[in-house]
Amino acid sequence: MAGLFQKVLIANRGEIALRIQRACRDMGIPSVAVHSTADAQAMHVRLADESVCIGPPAARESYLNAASILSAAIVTGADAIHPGYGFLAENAEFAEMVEAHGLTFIGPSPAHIRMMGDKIAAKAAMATLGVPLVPGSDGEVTRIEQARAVAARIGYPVLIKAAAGGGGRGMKVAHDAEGLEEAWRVARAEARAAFGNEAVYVEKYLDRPRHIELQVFADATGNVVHFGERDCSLQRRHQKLLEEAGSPALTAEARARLGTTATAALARLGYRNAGTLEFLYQDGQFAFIEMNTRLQVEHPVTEMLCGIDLVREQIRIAAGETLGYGQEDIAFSGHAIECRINAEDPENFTPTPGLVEAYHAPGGLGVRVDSALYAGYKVPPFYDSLVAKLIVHGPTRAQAIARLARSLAEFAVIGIKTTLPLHQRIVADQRFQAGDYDIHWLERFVAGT
Ligand code: MV4
Repeated sequence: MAGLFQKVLIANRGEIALRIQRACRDMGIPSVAVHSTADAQAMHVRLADESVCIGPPAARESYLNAASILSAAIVTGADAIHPGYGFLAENAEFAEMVEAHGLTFIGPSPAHIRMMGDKIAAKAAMATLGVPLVPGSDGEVTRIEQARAVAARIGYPVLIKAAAGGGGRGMKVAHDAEGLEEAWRVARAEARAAFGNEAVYVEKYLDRPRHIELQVFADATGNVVHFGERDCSLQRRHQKLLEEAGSPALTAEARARLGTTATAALARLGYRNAGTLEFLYQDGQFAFIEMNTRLQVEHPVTEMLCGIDLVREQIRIAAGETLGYGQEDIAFSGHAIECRINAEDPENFTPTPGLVEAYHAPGGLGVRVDSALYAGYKVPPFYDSLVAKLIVHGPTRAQAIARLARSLAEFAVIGIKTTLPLHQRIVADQRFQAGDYDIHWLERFVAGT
């Protein structure tokens, strides 16, 4: 593959580092793994062509240490950096720093990363481009009187959200005019403490939406395609547990409408590389809430649905290649579901780092496991508790669910507690099987109510 990169440094760990390493190897591109001292025995390091220790266990001093990672790229002769998800993936300053040193950041432009990091700017851009939004304030709300006026116009309940937020932090509901000032003050204080930015905006609170996101891809020539939606409504405390592609709630007509609107908008924005638009979907209506400028944890369900390697596409586009196909060339086949297996107690979700004494992954047609686990591996206590993703595909949703139940039963992670038993309960549930759930369903299911 001449014209691509000489070498790619993978600025991440665990299953996603391995995922990116595999794409590089499939493309004939050498890659460099980085690791903290706590990850010297990690699978992404053991399977690497080359690896560099970038610092001590604390992420701030290793996987978030931009100077250390950039130095590792330079000394190993890498000419591109893939950030994976989390860590530095949506850090516009890091992307700028990479480019300033003559390397390629495998992702969107720093300007687009920065724009989407500000939820107010992201919403303003999408509104201009004809993407529907949740009714709310026109931009930032700096005074309580302004919040009152917006709430009076759109009606209660309303949500106060932090411009720098996302993932549910700095978000407060006001059910009525009496509760507005308190919600406004708390949201601003939380936003200032968490993000150093107290800017907030107001939205109508939707009481039972589904969380639906659309995977988009754009090349430098302005060709934009989408790879369909994912339903990510099954979350607990803003942590996704299970994702599906496509959504059991969407008709083909709704899916087509969403795709056409979103791709047209991103083309006009001049966006490049992978992106995900997040929507709330309620009563047959989509409303844009946020955009993610990274590869997402749940990207494999989209890959299984479309038969496309999204990491390969990211690398090709970053190297200046065109997509080379249009929307009409993308075929959606069957149904895919992912379970996130965490090293957590399935009863109370406390992390369970420790020694994996034995390990057996499921297999068979339509079954994929993305994991960096192995027997004898010690899950370190310093990082995210995601240790495996089980992804299944089937010709129909019912067949995908059957494969999922069977695969969960085969999956053995011995020595540490994981969330496997919780997934077995979810998949056996009649409401899940019917596809009849919204963003609140899982919290109630876990609480046993
Ligand atoms: C909302 C909402 C209801 N109405 N916005 C939570 C995280 C952030 N990404 C957006 N979030 C929400 N925004 C309006 N106008 C409900 C949520 C929400 C949620 C969204 C997606 C998935 C799970 C969720 C759990 C609680 C609240």
